[in-house]
Amino acid sequence: MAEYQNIFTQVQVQGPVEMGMDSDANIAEGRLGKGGFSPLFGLFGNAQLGPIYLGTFGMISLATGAIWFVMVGMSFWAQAGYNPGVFARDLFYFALEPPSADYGLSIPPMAEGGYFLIASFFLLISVLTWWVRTYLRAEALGMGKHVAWAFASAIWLFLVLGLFRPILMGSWSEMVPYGIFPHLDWTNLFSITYGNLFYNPFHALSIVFLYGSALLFAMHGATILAVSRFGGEREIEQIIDRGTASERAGLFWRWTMGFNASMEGIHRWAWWFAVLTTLTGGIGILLTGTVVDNWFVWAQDHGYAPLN
Ligand code: 07D
Ligand code: 07D
Repeated sequence: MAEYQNIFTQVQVQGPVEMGMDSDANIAEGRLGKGGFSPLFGLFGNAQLGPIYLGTFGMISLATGAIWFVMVGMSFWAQAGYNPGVFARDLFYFALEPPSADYGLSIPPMAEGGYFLIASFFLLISVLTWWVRTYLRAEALGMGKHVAWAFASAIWLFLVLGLFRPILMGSWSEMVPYGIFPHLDWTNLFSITYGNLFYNPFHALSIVFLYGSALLFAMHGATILAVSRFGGEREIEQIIDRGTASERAGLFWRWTMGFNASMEGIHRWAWWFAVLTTLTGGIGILLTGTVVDNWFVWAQDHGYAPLN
């Protein structure tokens, strides 16, 4: 089976529905559904779908996330004058905007940003309870909490953008609007307002890690696929045998560029690059308008932007 491997071939596994371990952790409990198979999903990952664990935090997260989504959608629907054609045509242009600067950190009337703040509250609860879920599910499986801490780094940037920085600036008007193109307009305006974000060294660091993440992901994905013909996924043999897939994979990079990551180390590289993208990014945004008003002038002061 599956002797011939190239960029396009893959092995799809399907058997009886797999329920997972049921030992001391008793993790088979509390899951919904019987599970089934989808050959289509099998093309992209594991063919088995479900059962799924919902739990209290999962329920809260889905419910509050849905409330945020419907509140934004209802606002767009009203902006479309309840006309389905206009709604579909202008969907990417509608915006639910934060309050104006006049209100500072007070709660404005519903039509002037109060509705936006209530929707934001639900989004906040949704994201935070999903984080708790990643933590608790990992704990139930006896895993490390690496996923939760990586997600926490993304949430750090999210909180800087929508909570910490607006509070430091003394105004909810600093929050990001909900809308497809409007949130891009906000991003563009933010850069212009503070003198070009390219001169913010933390934005540069964030880009380094973002680009680095893509490069590492391509290298790692390609390397493992390239040794799947030698059983690159059979991890036990990789540790004890000579000439295994991962040894060849390591040699490939040592021959190509003189250095190779280890089977464990490559995942640390990947984790840190991804985590540092939003960690450094959040620092850069938090400093903007609070500590530094104009990044171009700041760069001139620090000797790396031209003086005229
Ligand atoms: C592929 C995992 C799946 C997630 C997806 C996103 C929603 C929003 C919209 C109710 C990689 C689901 C989207 C739930 C529903 C409404 C109105 C993740 C994957 C598919 N952005 N941004 C997008 C968010 C910020 C920027 C797309 C969120 C900052 C630029 C999508 C946040 C700044 C570009 C989106 C957020 C910024 C985008 C695709 C929160 C600076 C694009 C995202 C909560 C960082 C791209 C039209 C994607 C685009 C894009 C969502 C924040 C800049 C709508 C939820 C304020 C320059 N952003 N964004 O695939 O096509 O992510 O925009 O912080 O070019 Mg954004
Ligand atoms: C937003 C983390 C929060 C998301 C969470 C997810 C849901 C949906 C639903 C799954 C993305 C919640 C999810 C609610 C669930 C479903 C269905 C991560 C987020 C918790 N920039 N820029 C960055 C580049 C310029 C600007 C980072 C490049 C211009 C601003 C990144 C260029 C101007 C901000 C980056 C470029 C500008 C950024 C984002 C080039 C605009 C930010 C990293 C080549 C004209 C953000 C310090 C990330 C940041 C950011 C890249 C240009 C503005 C590295 C490559 C000069 C205002 N920019 N940028 O992972 O951190 O975001 O800046 O020109 O806030 Mg930039």
